[in-house]
Amino acid sequence: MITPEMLDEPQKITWCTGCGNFGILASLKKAVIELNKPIHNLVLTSGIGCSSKIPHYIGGVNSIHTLHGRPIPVATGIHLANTDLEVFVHTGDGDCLAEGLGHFVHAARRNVNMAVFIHNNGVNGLTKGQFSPAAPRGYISKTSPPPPGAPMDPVSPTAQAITTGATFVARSFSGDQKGLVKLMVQAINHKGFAVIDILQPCVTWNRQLTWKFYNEHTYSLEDNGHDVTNKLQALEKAMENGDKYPVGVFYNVERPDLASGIALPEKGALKDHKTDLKDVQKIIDDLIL
Ligand SMILES: Cc1ncc(C[n+]2csc(CCOP(=O)(O)OP(=O)(O)O)c2C)c(N)n1
Ligand code: SF4
Ligand SMILES: [Mg+2]
Repeated sequence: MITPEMLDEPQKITWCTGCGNFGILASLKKAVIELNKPIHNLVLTSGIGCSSKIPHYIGGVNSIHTLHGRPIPVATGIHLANTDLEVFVHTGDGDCLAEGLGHFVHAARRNVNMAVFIHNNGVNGLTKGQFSPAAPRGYISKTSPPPPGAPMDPVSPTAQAITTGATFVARSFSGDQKGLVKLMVQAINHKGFAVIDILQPCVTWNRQLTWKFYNEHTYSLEDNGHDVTNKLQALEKAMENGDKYPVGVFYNVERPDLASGIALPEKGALKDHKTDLKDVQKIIDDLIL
């Protein structure tokens, strides 16, 4: 059993007071406890950004703070090396939808068994508030001054995930911890590529997509009779561009994942392969020379 104390981490948290990342961290800790899996089998990767500092703030779980845009390929490698592990990724909207977008799309296409949690605050928070690929058209920032503000439509992580092959796609809000914990547990337990687009206020740089805004501009898919197995309906909801953002599960289906389908047909995960250490030494020697 995992206890809250096991997840404590003495690192000083450097997020701004009031940042939406706090709600995501608290939800992640609750989800990890609720998952009730051996803690040594949990692996977290992150990219670069305020959001991607999360591995430093949760104890007990194996974690790697990787490179900008690269937490998904690192997670894919870990998963294929040892399919017993539960792998999940924390990434920012800049990290995942700008430099990391190619990895995101292809991991969805391959239905790699992992959960991806996107901290979507509409900005590159760590680098001081430039508009991110998820910022709505017209969003005003230092790099998108008026007129016209951000001059193009955003990348929709939910629509991208659904069209490219993800098998669990949801949206949540960092202010709704109860809802987020439930979705995180579902996403990690899902066998295949699972994505949660988490609406996350950045109190320092984003004065438009605020706590108040999201509290007033979200509605529940569950309460509106949405069919999570209908791809076209899911896509329609993901692309909805009205006054309110739908939250909850958009899409949830089963399809063979990468490890069971294509990459490891007979030999199982890499950890089960017999490796001659002399061959490994030769590779190291070649790299050193
Ligand atoms: C290869 C590389 N390119 C660019 C950067 C600069 N950089 C650091 S964080 C960041 C964007 C972070 O935005 P996001 O992923 O949305 O995270 P947030 O800070 O908003 O949580 C960028 C462009 C970098 N560190 N490395
Ligand atoms: S800059 Fe924004 S995203 Fe980064 S810690 Fe501060 S409030 Fe959070
Ligand atoms: Mg961001």
